[in-house]
Amino acid sequence: MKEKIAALLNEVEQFKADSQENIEAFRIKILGSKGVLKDLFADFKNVPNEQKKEVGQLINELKEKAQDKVNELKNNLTTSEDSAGAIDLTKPGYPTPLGSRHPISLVRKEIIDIFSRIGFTVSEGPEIEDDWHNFSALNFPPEHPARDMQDTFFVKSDDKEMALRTHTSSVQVRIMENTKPPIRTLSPGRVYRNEAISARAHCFFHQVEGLYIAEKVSFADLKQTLLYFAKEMFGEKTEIRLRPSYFPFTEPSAEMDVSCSVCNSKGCNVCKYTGFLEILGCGMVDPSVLENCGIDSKKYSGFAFGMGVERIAMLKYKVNDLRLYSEGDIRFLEQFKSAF
Ligand code: 2NL
Repeated sequence: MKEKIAALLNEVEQFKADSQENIEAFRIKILGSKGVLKDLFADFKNVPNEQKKEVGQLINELKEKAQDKVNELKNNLTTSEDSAGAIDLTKPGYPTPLGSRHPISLVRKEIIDIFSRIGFTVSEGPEIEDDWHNFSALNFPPEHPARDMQDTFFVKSDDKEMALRTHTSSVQVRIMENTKPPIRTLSPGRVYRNEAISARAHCFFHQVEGLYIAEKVSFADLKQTLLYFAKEMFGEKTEIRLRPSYFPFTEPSAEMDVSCSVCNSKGCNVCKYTGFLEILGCGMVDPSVLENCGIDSKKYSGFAFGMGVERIAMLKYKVNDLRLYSEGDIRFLEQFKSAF
């Protein structure tokens, strides 16, 4: 029996294989359930007692060597296949993760789509503005607090005092200066305010302003246009409420609330138990603003409105902290998968 085991040990040591099939055949022959080792263990009971220890050790050695050999051959075979550059072209590819649109982009697009259906075009302009387009043309008196360093970022450009625009009305001033009415345009864009950053305030945000100038435009036109917008944006059942307000560039001026769709105006913590949510400011363009921009205020009148995109997105997506919009946290951004 010892010679038989020694011969098998030799066979195991010498064995070479160039394919998985050969290795597997070898494994079955030696280690399989009907293999050589099985027979050896079966014969073991016939070994004389004084030889049992020695023969037992030899059989175990054979088993370990055979197992090691199979593992070694298998490893060699897989690494040599890889290093030979064998690529399995039938394997499926790694998926490329799709990005998502930013909630500010989604809401801005939705606002633009709604107004473009009633004939509004989109106009854009510079973010660094001169005093005239950001303040003076819009009736801001010289001592107005918005002209203070505390409220507005001022920068020097070619030795000229410039401001980071505080609203996109500056774009609409440029449009009025260059276009003969009728004018029906939206100006979306980023605006800047010198404010301490918190959950409810940021040093920049996004606005969409609207401007409509033609003959005989009335406050009724303003109200019906904004009612149409509110219903498109927040649902057919939405009601609006206009409260008197003040802006330097409109007269009369108003703030608009929409009925709270969270509680159907019954009162909840989103609308602070008022049943309404403030979403924009609006008014009839002050005749002196029209004149500042070269438009005859006796012939033409118009309305204007402005809304904060962050605020509308907060209501729509229940976002409770303005800082989330600009931190770029992928866990926040991934929640806005959408059709467009
Ligand atoms: C708000 C309020 C408003 C306007 C913007 C405007 C523009 C021109 C003339 C007159 Cl060129 N008005 N825009 C009017 C009323 C309100 O914005 O709360 N925005 C976030």
